[in-house]
Amino acid sequence: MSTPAILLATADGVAEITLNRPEKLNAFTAAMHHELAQALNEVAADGRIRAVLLTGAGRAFCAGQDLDDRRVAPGAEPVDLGHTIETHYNPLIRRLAGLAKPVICAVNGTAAGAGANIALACDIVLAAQDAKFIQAFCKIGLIPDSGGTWRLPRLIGLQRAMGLAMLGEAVTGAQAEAWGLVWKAYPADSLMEEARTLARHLAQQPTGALAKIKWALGASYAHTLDQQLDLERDFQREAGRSNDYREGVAAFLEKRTPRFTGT
Ligand code: T3D
Repeated sequence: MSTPAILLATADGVAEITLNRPEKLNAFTAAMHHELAQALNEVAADGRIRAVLLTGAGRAFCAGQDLDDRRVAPGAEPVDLGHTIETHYNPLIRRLAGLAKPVICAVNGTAAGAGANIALACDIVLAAQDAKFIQAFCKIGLIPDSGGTWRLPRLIGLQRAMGLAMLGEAVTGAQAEAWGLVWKAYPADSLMEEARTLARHLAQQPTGALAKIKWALGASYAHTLDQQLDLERDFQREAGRSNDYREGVAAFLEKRTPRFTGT
């Protein structure tokens, strides 16, 4: 039996998903995309899972597309990359954005090409201080995908985005934190402990409200202030009907810690 390219482990309301092709720096094949999609479907369907932690096995987070699958024999037609983006990468980025649970990424090492932008598509990104984010696309004649051209200028401004995308230079986890590309960077040996602690914390929080927060902040980029105020009104109306809101207010008034159920 072949080694799974994706590992899924659940405990304490957290699903830990590990990209597991360490000998290839966890580069994506079509089979790996299928396994990841299946894992995310399981996570989405399981109400007991209230936070997701994505990381990579070995010394890298992910080196993007497996380029061994992109060899073109002389005279042969190249692979239609628009098709593979439409089939694999875009659905993955949409899945992460749409998931009604917080997704943490622990960038344990190099995140290159689509691997960098998949990491940045997660809701809270932690990184090892010596991890490397590399928009490697320009080095092989491609453009940043997996949402990179959309997310980078929003996170770090146009000039830094342009520099990273056109030069393909590495940014360390420590630099990424200073630039606001990631939430926090930790020494490599404490990254996973910090990430798991954060994931367990989020799994105890009002899951429905966290989902609305990620959707509202995501929607803000395309909205006017008026549109966003309307969205906040609608989301707050729904949040106000949740058991977690009822519990949060009761716990505050009773001066105790809330016991959120994610309902
Ligand atoms: O194609 C489509 O569907 C469109 C979508 C595209 C999305 C993309 O992600 S395009 C960008 C693809 N990724 C890259 O261009 C990155 C390629 N890799 C690198 O530049 C370097 O490997 C790294 C900077 C990531 C790491 O460098 P380093 O020196 O730490 O490690 P290494 O020695 O280069 O790599 C270790 C092994 O992993 C090596 O194999 P070997 O020699 O030990 O057998 C290397 O070939 C392999 N590897 C690394 N990245 C990939 C890979 N093998 C296949 N595909 C890779 N992307």
